Amino acid sequence: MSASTPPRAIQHFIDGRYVPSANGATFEKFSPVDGTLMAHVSEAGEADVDAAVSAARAALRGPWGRMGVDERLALINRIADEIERRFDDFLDAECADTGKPKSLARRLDIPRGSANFRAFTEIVKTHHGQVYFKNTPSYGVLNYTLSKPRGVIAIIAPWNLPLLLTTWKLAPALATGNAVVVKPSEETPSTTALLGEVMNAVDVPAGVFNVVHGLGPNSAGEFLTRHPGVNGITFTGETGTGEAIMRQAATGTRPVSFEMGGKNPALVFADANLDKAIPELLRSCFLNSGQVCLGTERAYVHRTIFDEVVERLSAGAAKMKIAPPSDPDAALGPLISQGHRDKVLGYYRQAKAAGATVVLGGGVPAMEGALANGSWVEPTIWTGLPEDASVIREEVFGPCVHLRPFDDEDEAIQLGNDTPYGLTASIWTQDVSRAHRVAGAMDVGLCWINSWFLRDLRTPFGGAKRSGIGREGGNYSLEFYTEMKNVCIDI
Ligand code: NAD
Ligand code: 6OD
Repeated sequence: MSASTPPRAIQHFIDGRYVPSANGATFEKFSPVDGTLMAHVSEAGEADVDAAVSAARAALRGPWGRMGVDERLALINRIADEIERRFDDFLDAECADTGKPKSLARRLDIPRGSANFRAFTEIVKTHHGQVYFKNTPSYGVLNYTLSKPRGVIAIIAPWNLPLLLTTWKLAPALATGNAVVVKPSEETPSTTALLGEVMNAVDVPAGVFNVVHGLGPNSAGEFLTRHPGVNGITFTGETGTGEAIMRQAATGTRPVSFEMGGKNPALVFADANLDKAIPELLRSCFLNSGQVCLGTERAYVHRTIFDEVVERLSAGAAKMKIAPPSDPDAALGPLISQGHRDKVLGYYRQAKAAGATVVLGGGVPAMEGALANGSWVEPTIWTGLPEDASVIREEVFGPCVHLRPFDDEDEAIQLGNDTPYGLTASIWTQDVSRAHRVAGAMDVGLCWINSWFLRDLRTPFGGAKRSGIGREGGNYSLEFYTEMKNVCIDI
């Protein structure tokens, strides 16, 4: 995107067609790379949301609702084929919206966009219900389970991994036969909008997949999650937003599945293989400019190796190139918006005021020309803060980490768990017994040992404490997206 490219119009996708808002409302989307106006995006009012939910309900009564599972799964595999065929369109759209390096989106975001559909066709294909037989004096009773689609699913998505996180929910929702209305983040409307073209190209029936754009409160997000025609709400985003959506979902007692914020610790023990741990820690602290819910914002390191880890991590971070998406050597893109940059820089100031030693970064990098208008920040490493400092208690969601030494395993576990969040932890040790012991003690939904963000889509994914409600992934997704019924026969 450059200052000379005119802004595009991005519209809702309702009942198989791109449409503007009934009242003509739009909002503006700016480039995080250079601050230019990229798009005028339609902003859904209640009438647009109602049209999308009605289209989804109608689709459930039409050919989609009657389609056999084999035909449905074949169609879903064609969605994956079409995303792969349009790989470069998705790549360009995702990088323009987020500013992330193309090298990152090429290996993570876009491949996962299609992989999610392929994975859930396999998972649905091999899924089976439960059967119980119980003897009675006459002969016996047979019980078995049947699962039906839940109905209309609202998907509320964030901006950090837009295609990956939307399709992570869209794929199982469709594979189990639901119809959906997606509300992408206002910061990243483009790849979700493109999915409409994909659905039409492979002949997904109109109304099965709908997109409404807009903001959260008193806008598309709230109108959708309050809508009585929605049967289930799946959300990824901030914990505070999840709490608001939970209140909205209470009317009509709709089930929710929530993947929310994190303040994830890394525990680095004295026997860790640092040649492996340091590159992985660099990834977990700085990938996607720290805008990954699973990322490390607190690292606790055994005192005997503390100085070495601080030095090697800072040396690695200092080498990361801050550059726009098309630079093949870019390691760090801008933050998603000026608003988010203000928030992150606010935390950088609070860390200093609380007495942090700023080992690296702490400010805004000098960017040339139009890039100076983008939302760039420096990768930042702190030491020396007390555990009650705001940057240790609260999720910053930027390229920053605080390191603190510990003396023994109990202290490391206590420090790691001392947070209201419970999404992930990563443990670095070569002692197998310690690895299992510490993994068992961490109050989190996902624990990585000598690794980070290593995914098998069949496994349960989600957060403990204030990081989430429920699990998705594999059969856990199928549980959320279906309604299970028990059938009992007296034989
Ligand atoms: P956000 O909560 O601000 O927004 C997420 C979505 O919710 C957006 O589409 C937004 O428009 C919508 N929304 C906001 N208020 C709403 C309301 N009242 N009703 C309905 N919808 C509403 O989150 P974000 O800033 O887009 O994403 C960053 C956050 O997401 C971080 O906290 C991060 O940890 C979290 N996240 C969690 C996971 C996970 O798997 N646990 C994954 C990615 C991001
Ligand atoms: O890999 C996934 O399935 C997933 N939900 C990742 C979430 C990343 C958070 O930023």
